[in-house]
Amino acid sequence: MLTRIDHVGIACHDLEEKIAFYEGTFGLIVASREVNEQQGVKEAMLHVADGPAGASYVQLLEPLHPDTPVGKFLAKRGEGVHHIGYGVEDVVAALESIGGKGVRLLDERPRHGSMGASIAFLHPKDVGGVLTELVQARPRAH
Ligand code: CMX
Ligand code: CO
Repeated sequence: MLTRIDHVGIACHDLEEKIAFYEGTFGLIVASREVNEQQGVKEAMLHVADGPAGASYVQLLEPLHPDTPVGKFLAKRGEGVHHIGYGVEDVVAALESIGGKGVRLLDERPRHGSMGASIAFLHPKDVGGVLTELVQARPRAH
């Protein structure tokens, strides 16, 4: 069901500062920057590598307000790894299968994610403390 690690989501206070760190330290390149009001974040995807099932990224997340998932996480735990995003071929089918196993779905239906992807989150309490995101990438143009 899972085709790759699509991205690792990292919560931070200052997006521009963290982008500069990842560029300067690891030589990563920003693939996209977006404001996602629905998720309450300002974010950047930094390209790590290309694999047979698609690309992988580091996703840097700065909250738009304190009362958002990432804002609450920062207040409780400070900066650090916030979630893991796994690639799937078909996010609707994956949700149906995973929900059927009793894992709570934070999204019953996929939402809009970075770079045109369809995404959905699974409750961290049902995944051993790991907030887990399923990512169906936008089909590549031919
Ligand atoms: N990883 C692991 N556990 C987490 C967590 C995270 N990122 N965020 C919250 N939790 C835990 C908390 O520690 C808390 O546990 P305790 O009760 O043991 O203290 C519990 O989950 C409840 O946390 P909360 O602070 O009360 O927060 P909420 O229940 O209001 O929200 C969650 C938690 C996971 C439902 C919410 O963050 C959510 O819906 N997340 C999905 C959306 C999201 O994160 N969007 C931003 C990223 C967008 C993108 O990737 O594009
Ligand atoms: Co993400």
